Amino acid sequence: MLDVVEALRREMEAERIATEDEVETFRIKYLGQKSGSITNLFKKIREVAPEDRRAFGQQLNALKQATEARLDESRDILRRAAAEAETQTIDLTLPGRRPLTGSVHPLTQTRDDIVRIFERYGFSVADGPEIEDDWHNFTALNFPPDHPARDMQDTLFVEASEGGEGGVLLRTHTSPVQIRVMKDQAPPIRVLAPGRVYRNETISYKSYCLFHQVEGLYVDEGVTFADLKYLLHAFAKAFFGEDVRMRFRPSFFPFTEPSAEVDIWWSDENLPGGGRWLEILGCGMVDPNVLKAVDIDPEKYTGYAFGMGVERPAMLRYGIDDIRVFYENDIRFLEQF
Ligand code: 2NM
Repeated sequence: MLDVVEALRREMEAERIATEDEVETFRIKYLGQKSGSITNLFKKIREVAPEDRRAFGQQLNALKQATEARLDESRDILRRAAAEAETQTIDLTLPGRRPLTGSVHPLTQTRDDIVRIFERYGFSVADGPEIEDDWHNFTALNFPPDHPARDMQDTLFVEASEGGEGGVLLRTHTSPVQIRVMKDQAPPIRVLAPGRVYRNETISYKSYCLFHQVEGLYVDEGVTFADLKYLLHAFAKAFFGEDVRMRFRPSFFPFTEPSAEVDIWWSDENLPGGGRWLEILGCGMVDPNVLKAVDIDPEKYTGYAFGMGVERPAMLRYGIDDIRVFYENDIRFLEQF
């Protein structure tokens, strides 16, 4: 019987244990409750001759302990190997991952830059509703009842109206903000109205159904067109550079008289004349009819006003050739700013 124990020990010592499953197979094979080889030998102690029992029992106990030690050792080795594998997947020399941070939309950056320049000249920011009524958007601004801008063709209506006046609409410019300010406050008034405006445009690379404007208004005693020219030249120098070339062209708006459009010279050696004139804003002296509509006495006060889009200067500044990308919120576009 001692030979049997000795043979079993050699077999046990020769086992290869390389996985968790093999640990368990090993345990069941030798120490399993029902028919582990060592367990079975313990059951046979009574068949051993009484004089040999003691030696047999000692041998068997020693084998059982050696087997348990083998089990513990195997589990230990596997545990350490697993822990090592885990730490090795962490490469401490890798650079850290940059957290994803948002950025300021290019239209917002451009709008803020425009606003900051005018703030240096004493303008403060006003805002108002994007859903307006016909009176604030058109009538108070001296648009005649049959003006084409009031047409469904050009304006997005929330509620249409019978024959031209009285509808509810998406504002087509930010001028109604200035109308509200002039109704609420007495001169001197010096405000900027930056914001979204809406037009019923055919959508293409150069026009969209919504865009952004910054408009400005200054009303006081003795305000002149010369004041307006000085301010806008100062703006153009600050925004486009000290050596900017600009020109005023006579124009027409219902709400200003006289009115002008302002162009800047855009140098580009790829163009035939080395560049071209680009319209950047409209302006003029506030029409006396507009002042009357908001109960400001046009005999006492004069004012100038101007308005510019934000998209065009943003496209020039960042070299963007399609206005629609501003509104698609494609992360590959946005993360460049
Ligand atoms: C422009 C051009 C010229 C303008 C006029 C007014 C108001 F409310 F005072 F009458 N706000 N903005 C104005 C004048 C806007 O945009 C091209």
